[in-house]
Amino acid sequence: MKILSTLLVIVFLLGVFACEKQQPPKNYLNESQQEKDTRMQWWREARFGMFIHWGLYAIPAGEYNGQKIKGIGEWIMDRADIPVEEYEKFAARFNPVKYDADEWVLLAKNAGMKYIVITSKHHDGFCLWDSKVSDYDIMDATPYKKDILKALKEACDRHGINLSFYHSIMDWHHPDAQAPFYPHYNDRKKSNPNFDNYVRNYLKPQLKELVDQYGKLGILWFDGEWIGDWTPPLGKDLYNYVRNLQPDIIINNRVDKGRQGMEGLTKEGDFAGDYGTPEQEIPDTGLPGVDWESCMTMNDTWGFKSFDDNWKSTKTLIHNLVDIASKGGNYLLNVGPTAEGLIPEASVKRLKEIGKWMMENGEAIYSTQASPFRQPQWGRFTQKPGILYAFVFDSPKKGELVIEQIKKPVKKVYILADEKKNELKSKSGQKGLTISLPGEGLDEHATVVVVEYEGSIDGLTK
Ligand code: FHN
Repeated sequence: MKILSTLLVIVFLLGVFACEKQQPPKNYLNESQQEKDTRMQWWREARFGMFIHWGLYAIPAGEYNGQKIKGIGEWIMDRADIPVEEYEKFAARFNPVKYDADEWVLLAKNAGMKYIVITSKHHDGFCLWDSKVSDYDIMDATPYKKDILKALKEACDRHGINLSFYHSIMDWHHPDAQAPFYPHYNDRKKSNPNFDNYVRNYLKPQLKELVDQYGKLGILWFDGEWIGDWTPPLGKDLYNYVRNLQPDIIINNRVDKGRQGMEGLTKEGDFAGDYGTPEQEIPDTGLPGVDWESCMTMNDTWGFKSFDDNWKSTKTLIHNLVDIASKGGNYLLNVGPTAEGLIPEASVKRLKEIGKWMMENGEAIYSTQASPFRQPQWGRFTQKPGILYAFVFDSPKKGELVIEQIKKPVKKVYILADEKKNELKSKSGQKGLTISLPGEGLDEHATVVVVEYEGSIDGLTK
């Protein structure tokens, strides 16, 4: 009798399992705003992430056959017109013995970054993980033979950082994606008659490997969607495909065809993607109700170039972060590691300086909302309920800072970096809130003045 009842339970459970497995894929494009808000919350609060462009292109590092290429280093295969069989030879030289995933993750964490987006596969088609559908990967084609992404995911889990993958739809290596039908690697008009095979039997299986094998991911950051073979239906299908694999994952707007060039925001119409992706630029104003992330380099290249020393100053990088947060966006700041696996010293130096500033001022960036006011000449604003953060880029003459929109008395004014929160003298009136700043101890990059108030911010402006 006992055996029979056990068998019945097993048959029942198998039936349940079989039904679940046959569930039709869910259409996440109809997701409610509330479901999206819940899914996006960590990302909206994070405000700041690290972009990592790393791959075979770090070996030539911007130079091929004695010629220094113009433009971005990860495009050397295209810019130097390197034949696939020539470019593949870089794989045998890719041996990043100095790669230390914990070092990279702690550098990001200590800079105040909350997530990392790394290129699992860039346009050149080379895979930084052990793919079962390709030998053009770190495990089969290089002397290194270790799973870069696995090490990074484990380090991210150890240090509480959200790992995400950048994945290029455009693939200059796979014969059904590009060659031999494209005269040039980046041809937007040509079409490959076997492209459907690339999508079904390569692109999707690789994404399944990435989403299934590395635990909970933050974002699937698509790119290379501009090619003629990629269509809105394919984009919407891929969005749902990835969401069905990991329902809470966030997917950028480059999965579909709605991105408007480098401005990056999604044009009007029915396009998939959870947020806009301005590239190397920051929108002029905040965009209420729109999620967006500006991705930017520290010098002029995403992938490592040995001779690109046009580094932005730490002040510029911090001002970019503040400007973006004041408009309600995220800042995805790039590093391009060397072929040995080292993040360039100039990047490390800036990230450490940013981290020092974030230690004292991160409260005014994380989990804030966009400025309630037009940006002042002297800086920017962010806000939380009952708190206005004023970022002072340029110290005012005579040390008097005026927030012209605030006419009514406030509760308390102090400098965020002042552990004692010593109250600053302030006076409100029709001219605005005049705050007397101390003559010294202001931050060389940006001083954050905290204005605490009762009621609503609008109530202070009349
Ligand atoms: O072509 C890529 C480029 O190499 C880089 O990855 C940037 C970063 O977002 N995206 C594309 C250019 O828009």
